[in-house]
Amino acid sequence: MSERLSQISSHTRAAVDSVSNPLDPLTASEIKAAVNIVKKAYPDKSLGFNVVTLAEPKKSEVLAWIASPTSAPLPTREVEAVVIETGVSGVWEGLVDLDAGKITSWKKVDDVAPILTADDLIKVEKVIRTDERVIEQCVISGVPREDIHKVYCDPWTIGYDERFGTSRRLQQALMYYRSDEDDSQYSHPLDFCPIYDTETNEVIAIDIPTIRRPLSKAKHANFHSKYVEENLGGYRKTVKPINVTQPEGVSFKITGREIEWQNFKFHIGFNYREGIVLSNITYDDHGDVRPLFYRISLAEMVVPYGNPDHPHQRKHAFDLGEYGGGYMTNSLALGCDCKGVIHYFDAAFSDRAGEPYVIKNAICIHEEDDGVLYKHSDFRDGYATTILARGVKLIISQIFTAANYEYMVYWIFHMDGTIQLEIKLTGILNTYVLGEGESTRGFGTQVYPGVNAHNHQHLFSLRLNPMIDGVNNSVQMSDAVRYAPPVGSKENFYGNGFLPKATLFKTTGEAITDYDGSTSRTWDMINPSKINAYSGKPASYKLVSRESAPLMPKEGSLVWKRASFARHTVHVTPYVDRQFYPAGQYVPQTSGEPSRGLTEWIGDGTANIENTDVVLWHTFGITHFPAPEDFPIMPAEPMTLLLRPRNFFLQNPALDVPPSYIQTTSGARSAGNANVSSLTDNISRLAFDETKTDEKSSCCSK
Ligand code: ABN
Ligand code: CU
Repeated sequence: MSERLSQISSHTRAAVDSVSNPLDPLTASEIKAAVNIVKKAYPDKSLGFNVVTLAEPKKSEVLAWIASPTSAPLPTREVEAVVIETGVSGVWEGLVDLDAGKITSWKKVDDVAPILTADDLIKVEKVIRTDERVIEQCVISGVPREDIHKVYCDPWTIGYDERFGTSRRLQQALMYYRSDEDDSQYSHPLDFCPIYDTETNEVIAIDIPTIRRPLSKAKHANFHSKYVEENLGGYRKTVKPINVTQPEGVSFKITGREIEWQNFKFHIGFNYREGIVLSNITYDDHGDVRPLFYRISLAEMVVPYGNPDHPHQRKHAFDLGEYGGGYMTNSLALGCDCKGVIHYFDAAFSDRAGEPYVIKNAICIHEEDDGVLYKHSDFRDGYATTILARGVKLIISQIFTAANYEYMVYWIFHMDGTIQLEIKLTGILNTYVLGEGESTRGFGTQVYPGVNAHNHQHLFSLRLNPMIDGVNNSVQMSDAVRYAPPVGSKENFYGNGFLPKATLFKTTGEAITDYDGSTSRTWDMINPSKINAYSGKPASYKLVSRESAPLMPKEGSLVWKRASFARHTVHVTPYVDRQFYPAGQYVPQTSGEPSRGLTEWIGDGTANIENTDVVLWHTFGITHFPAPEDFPIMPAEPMTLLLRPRNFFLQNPALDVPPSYIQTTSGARSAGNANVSSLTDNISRLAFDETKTDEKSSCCSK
């Protein structure tokens, strides 16, 4: 077991929570039990446990159990295991029935490379530091032989390199130098790239550029106290504390892994790959419990880099499919990652030896002030007639570290029925050395002397299995269009007419569509049988997503082939159990020939997706042209999308949220337009009112 893993597990290998829902992630003891069953069945094999995770039960079984948890059978507790046999390429794929205590399926899958785990990544640095050929390259780059312990690497999967194929599990070591162990290595990249065999633990090749770029002589850039002290005169002294007070606690209720909050109810799952998974999201519409989504999750992502020179074409990380958004998740710190009154869930995984370990505080659940929910004032009485309700939002979050980058994932529930996904990017840019006087040729930016941060994209795949008022749904695209009759015509004399145009998708082929900002394009997940009595339109949740960068690598490129989900903004497929990963089940070292996942499921594009159980796959993200402000550590950059109820309710569903300020016209008149409010909070105060200090206020920060 790696050092990191043993540190995590030594103080947390505790008693595990009991399972109360078929979608609950595996507990540490269930992982142990599954591993023991496999080990007992194959005592003579040397096995490494790459993945031991919940094999999610069939949707029909889960829905039957939800409908009548006391009488319907609890779906079988099944474990999916991906197992590496020492010295054998490919993987063993197993299913273990925990209830029966036996293996129900065990098959060899060849020509695939399993995910890279922390155990795989952590060992590379030690080996490259002792490899004579690597040391020689370090010395050529300008690192003195006695400084080899100051050489570091970020091991990435090789991506795909036609020279090596898929039979060996390979990593490319992106090389760096730290002058001091507390320094950030990213200001001192090295120009060569060793290739490492994960199973034989050896360097099998080194990619050496034809033009050498020696180690930069610039001082190390950093972001720690010492650097701030020495270079910026210390930390700014102008930040006053802001405390969050929730004197009556939280307004959510948690039972097992189910949460109830402001009419929403759902299950919070977590797995090695997608991280947070939200299932069975319902909304209690005044006693009518209405289903919204069966399951929503981040299913994949790709980060293609835009420098065409070898070997940078290999830099296109699938951080979920190649490393796992759950495996890389951080243990969150109270008051730092999230502030306020927090509830955490831990996450249990298996290490390569089959030993369970627990990441404490992997998921953070908390509420935040959500600003103004709605407001209106009447100008007739000088705005004395006013109503204003403030909102609260519920946030389910995780943060994972993908070597240099941090991805902060926030699933946000709003009081108006909106579900928002916000992802913030922070951490450190991936960097390469820029030779003295060398031009980036536009493929990157010099963000610090001698540091070239290559252009890249962050493209995510969101998997949405809607269940809007029932399982049978359709998807339609909505565009704002100008009314066709010309200016001066009888129907559109002034030419101002415009209206929404809905395009209903009947087949998977029709649903392959792209974002179009010029038509304010959105997509609706609708229940065609549930028509809103006022609008006459079907009940829907609308996908509003404006950060929708098109895949920059060209059609036919390696990334285009491997990341077929990223070719378009929206794909829709008929629901199939356990069809989760749009770039394929095994992503490392795929050539994209043929493309795995989504393109296989879409096939010839003729499958029906109308009024049936559907999955909408949405690609969103940004194109990142780095700038010096992103260095040496990036201020968090947000990107967001919304799932909004449209024609779902008969009126604003938040009308019953108590307003923070309310004054009716008759009330204002009888109070002589005095500033009257029933509900204004007494914690807020005037910033420069000397008569009220922190001590005197009712703020409970002490
Ligand atoms: N961004 C690529 C990556 C992620 C995790 C670990 C190593 C490399
Ligand atoms: Cu970026």
